[in-house]
Amino acid sequence: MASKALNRRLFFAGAATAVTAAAVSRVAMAALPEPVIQTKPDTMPPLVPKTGRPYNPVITLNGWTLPWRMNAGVKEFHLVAEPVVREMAPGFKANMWGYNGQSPGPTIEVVEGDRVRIFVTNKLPEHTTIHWHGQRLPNGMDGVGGLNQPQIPVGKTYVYEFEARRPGTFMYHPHADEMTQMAMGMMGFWVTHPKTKHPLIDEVNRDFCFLLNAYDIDPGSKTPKIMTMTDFNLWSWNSRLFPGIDSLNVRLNDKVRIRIGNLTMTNHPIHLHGHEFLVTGTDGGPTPKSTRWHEVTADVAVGQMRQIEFLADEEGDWAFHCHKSHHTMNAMGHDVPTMIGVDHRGLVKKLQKLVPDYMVMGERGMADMGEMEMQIPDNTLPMMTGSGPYGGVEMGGMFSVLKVRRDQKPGDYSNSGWYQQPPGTQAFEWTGALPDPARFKAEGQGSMPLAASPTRTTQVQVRKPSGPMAH
Ligand SMILES: [Cu+2]
Repeated sequence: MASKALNRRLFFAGAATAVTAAAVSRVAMAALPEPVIQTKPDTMPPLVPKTGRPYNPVITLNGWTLPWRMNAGVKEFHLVAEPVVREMAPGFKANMWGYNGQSPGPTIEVVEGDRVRIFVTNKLPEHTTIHWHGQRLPNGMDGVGGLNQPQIPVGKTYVYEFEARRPGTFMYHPHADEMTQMAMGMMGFWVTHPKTKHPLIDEVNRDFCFLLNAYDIDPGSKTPKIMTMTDFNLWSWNSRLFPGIDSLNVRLNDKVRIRIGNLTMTNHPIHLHGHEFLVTGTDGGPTPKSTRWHEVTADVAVGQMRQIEFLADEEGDWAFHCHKSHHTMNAMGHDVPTMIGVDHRGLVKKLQKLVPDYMVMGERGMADMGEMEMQIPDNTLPMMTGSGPYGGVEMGGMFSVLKVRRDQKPGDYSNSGWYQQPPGTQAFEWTGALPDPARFKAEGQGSMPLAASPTRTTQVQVRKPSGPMAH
């Protein structure tokens, strides 16, 4: 008897719970789409649309696309602004602010003409807004806190709604305490696909996108410094650093588009090896065909977006990187005196009396740094690292690889490993005799005669490297 009564009581308790849960979720679901959270920093497969007009979805490098809910013909998204922990590279995590579990936030993909409703829930410790960079929309939806709308207070949810009027490449970011919120990683990508065949927008086989961002995180620490204006030490793509940035894996003869947005405080000349590309679009829309010419480097200025397109018709592992050499370095590439050609012998001992732990860096260049067994603080990425099939790649930061493969299947975005060089197609060591250098005959008779070389004096200035990584 006792057990029967207990069972009945449990049954009623269960029923009551079920009813309550159903009522809550029905109300919640009718009003607000459940936020989707991403816990991994990996490149997620393209999100093929199940509702609405079809399109060829993009691949977000080390990112993902936010699923939506179709509600009476409106595409509904739910962004949650919140503190996140972003793995910037294996072994290095940073405390950031972002959206739905990651920095940057998820990519939003819609189709020209779509009505879009975005719920933005603020779980940050301060107010925020979202500005939809590059969009045509009603002024009150533009997201500049104080100017177009009140700030979204902590704990509140605001709704943005507009029609995606023109196709193209866009981004989103806060327009509230921008210096802090963007330095902390709040940003995301937005792609509006054309609804019909567009004369200036080609169909492509692969469509990649990522944001350029930069952080200042002291070696050994985890939180970006928000006051930094120019001297950032981590240059990232989608808050990832080489060797943590995934490669762009394509099939031989694929037509490839790469969309890039810059939310750092300096320009980035993005350079692709082995192919020539056209700049086919900006955040202002597709570029007229008459303005397109072939390049191998496209400068992406601050607050700009560029989309580049090319035919991937050369097999191999092709470097793809920012051409500013300091941007393909991780922390510690800064505040180090140049010591190339300086003979340190004897000097080091003297210096170590003044500066204990003084270490010689770069006597023959900095290449040794790639492999040097140097003690670095926990949660710090070496300055230049990453190994390839032939040794250290000696890169960091804004660097990745375009992998063009004959046997990559259509729709397969997986990494096929290192390229096997066909025999006879790789640089090799010359082992024959080296002839004496021939002197150029016209020496001293040209337009710039060489001055008689005076006795050269070399001034060596020694200074103690500053910061916590002083050697
Ligand atoms: Cu750069």
